[in-house]
Amino acid sequence: MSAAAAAKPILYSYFRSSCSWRVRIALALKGISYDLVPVNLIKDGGQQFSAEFKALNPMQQVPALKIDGITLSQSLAIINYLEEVHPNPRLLPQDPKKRAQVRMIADHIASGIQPLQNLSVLKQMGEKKIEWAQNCITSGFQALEQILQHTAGRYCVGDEVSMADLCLVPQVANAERFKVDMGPYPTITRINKVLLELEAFKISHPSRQPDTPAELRA
Ligand SMILES: N[C@@H](CCC(=O)N[C@@H](CS)C(=O)NCC(=O)O)C(=O)O
Repeated sequence: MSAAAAAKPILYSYFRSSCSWRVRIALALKGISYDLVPVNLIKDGGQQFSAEFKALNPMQQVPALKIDGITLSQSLAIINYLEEVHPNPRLLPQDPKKRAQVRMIADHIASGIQPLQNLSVLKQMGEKKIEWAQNCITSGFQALEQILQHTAGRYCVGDEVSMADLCLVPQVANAERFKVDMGPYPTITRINKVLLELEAFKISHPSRQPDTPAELRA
């Protein structure tokens, strides 16, 4: 094994970042130990804008993962790499139709909801930022609730935890932070609750990170 492959992965993460949380869940589920380097998205105008971090991820967003001699950004690309290199437990079902549904739901959240309510967008919304975030999440969740009524078992797609679930739980946390009324989304709420009972989701939770401020610590 080369030195790069033997080194512990390093995750650049922010406790509250939903995209970082997706990756933390994947690492926890797959039992991959890693070092965490906090990147505070607020402090000093945002540490993601430092020259040092920009060299790691020119997009100036978390997460980024140094692993096996390469540096990856984009949470779903990272999770897909982990899936290929550490296939157990699998996060994509074997059945092609279920696999497609998992990807559909992951993309629905990762492309259709989260980017619209990301920090950089909200900064431009000024006083309207809460209302904007609520609207983006609400329209995304209205559609997702309908989709899940066809795909869900215990989790988003059937009864196996999948990449879709890794996207769902952090997005629900964002919804709660922006005080979205979750009443109209019973399926999303039920699945989120069941997932939050799993150890991998608990230890990766924003309230239990090295950079979680004392007042938000569980
Ligand atoms: N598509 C990217 C999105 C990454 C992203 O939006 N990260 C947010 C935190 S969840 C961020 O770093 N925002 C910093 C900013 O907007 O300045 C992914 O899935 O990793």
